[in-house]
Amino acid sequence: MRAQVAIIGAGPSGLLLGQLLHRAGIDAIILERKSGEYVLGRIRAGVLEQGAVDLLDEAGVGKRLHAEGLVHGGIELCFDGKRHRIDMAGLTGGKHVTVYGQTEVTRDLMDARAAAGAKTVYEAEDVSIHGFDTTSPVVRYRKDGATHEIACDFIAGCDGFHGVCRESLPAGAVKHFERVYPFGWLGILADVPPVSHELIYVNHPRGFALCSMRSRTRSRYYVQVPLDEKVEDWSDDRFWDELKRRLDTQAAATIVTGPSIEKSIAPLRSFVAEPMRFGRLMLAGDAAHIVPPTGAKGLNLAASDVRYLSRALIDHYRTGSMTEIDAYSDKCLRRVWKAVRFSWWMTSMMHRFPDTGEFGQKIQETELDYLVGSKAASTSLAENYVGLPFED
Ligand code: RFL
Ligand code: PHB
Repeated sequence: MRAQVAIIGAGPSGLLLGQLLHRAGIDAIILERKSGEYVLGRIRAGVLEQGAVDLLDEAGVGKRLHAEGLVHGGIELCFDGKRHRIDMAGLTGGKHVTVYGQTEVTRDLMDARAAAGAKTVYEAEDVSIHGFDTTSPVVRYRKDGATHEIACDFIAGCDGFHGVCRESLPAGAVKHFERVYPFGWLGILADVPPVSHELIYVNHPRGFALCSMRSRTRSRYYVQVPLDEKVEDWSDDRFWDELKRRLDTQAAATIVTGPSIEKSIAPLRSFVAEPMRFGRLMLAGDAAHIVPPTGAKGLNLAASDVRYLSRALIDHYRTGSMTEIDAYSDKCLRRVWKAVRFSWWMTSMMHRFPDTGEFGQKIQETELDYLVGSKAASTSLAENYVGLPFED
């Protein structure tokens, strides 16, 4: 088999790249380790920056997102038992974010790919990549007991944090930067109306909490838990009780509870691999970097990598030049590190760490108080939350 670009991974990065390349007439094949249903079953991100929405429009998959997505111009920060609104739109000259689940983004991209007749191999086993330091890379995989080979010009490593692409780089070719946080997020999804029409990020002595949503009838809530917690130990009742204890009195009194339709624990980590390109292998999305979800940046960063990568590949196939591909890693990393910093800062300010103590709690509350009282500080949060500009 031959393709111009072999994409490893059918998460949002791989599918979005595939769609943008397809529309530019570049032929790409996607290899995914799991089944399509499994990929759609993963409940993850919910908040899209305008840049990600624009890119989905460019990929021709924005219709349902515009019809069903919820446009938010602000968020609320809750600390010391009181809520304070950050007017993101007012502070950024009218910018906003769109609440639309990653599952829906993935579904829209899968549908568009199927309609275009572009090839995705699901349940591809033992994917391995070869010769990416030459001009003729090869990808091998197994499917239904047979071994297959794809000859290609480029490999896009869109295979997430636990993928094979980053792991295939020669030792010494890549440097890792990492921080692992001493807690996780226990999240539930429930078909109940959201407690508020905007997201509430809560700093509480018992730990962080987040009230988010997927629609006007479906809510997504999280509470900070120790890393050794087991999801089986959290009945729905225990979750709702803990969440209510961390909310302000009004939210705790009005929140609608109900049976969960998904419940899981996610660890929190900051991670960056540098560089993001090695020869003809380019990493994108979680394969190259992870951020803790507190800043709602993971999926958005994946989209911004794909924006730069799709433009670089399209430029290469139009002009034969490698200039944009050579610039890919540095361009991505400048934006990546800004989001890594923002996500680390939000995480540090909102969570209870083992050494936070009463002094640390007071400092966090004072930082939050300063933040909501200072236009300069609120603007800094707002411009990062809605998404920093792209370089081109
Ligand atoms: P993904 O989604 O992990 O997809 C990678 C795909 O590659 C496949 N794969 C392989 N395929 C073939 N061969 C192999 N050897 C393979 N190894 C892996 C995998 O099966 C998978 O299908 O990475 P991608 O596409 O880069 O997308 C990244 C996003 O999924 C991620 O950054 C976000 O979900 C992060 N995130 C959030 N991001 C936001 O922008 N806003 C948010 O509000 C937000 N909330 C969140 C989040 C992540 C969370 N968790 C669970 C970590 C909330 C949570 C709780
Ligand atoms: C979500 O809705 O899953 C979500 C929203 C905002 C975040 C993280 C997760 O910061």
